[in-house]
Amino acid sequence: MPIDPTQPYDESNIFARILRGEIPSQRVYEDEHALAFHDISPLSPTHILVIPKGPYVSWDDFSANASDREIAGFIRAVGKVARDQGLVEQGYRALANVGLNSGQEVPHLHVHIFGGRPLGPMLA
Ligand code: IU
Repeated sequence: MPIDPTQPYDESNIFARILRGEIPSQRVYEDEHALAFHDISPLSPTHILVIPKGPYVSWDDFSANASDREIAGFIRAVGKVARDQGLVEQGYRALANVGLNSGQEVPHLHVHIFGGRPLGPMLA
């Protein structure tokens, strides 16, 4: 079920629980601002999710309400993860679903990093 992007942040969402270490994940990177882990149902040879540590429902919430420091730290982390995974030379896609029309399922901002094969045209 896609989430309602206008809902308040739900501390019990699955990515909040991953951040708190209550649920295991295959972590590939962590710093002050972000955690990155392998998507449980990968859609490409490399499919990693990068999430901010703060309680933001979506890209909309994050871009409107996070501090400049959080935003800069998170964006740097997304780029670093892709670089560390060796994706830059072949190219990759970074994507965030936001709300109902996108089918966003987890109400904690996550940027998907897809890579490892030709990704084809954008479908939207
Ligand atoms: P979406 O942008 O909200 O549609 O993406 C949610 C992603 O979270 C999706 O690719 C799931 O496979 C992934 N995921 C996960 O990695 N671990 C989980 O426990 C759950 C979803 I639930």
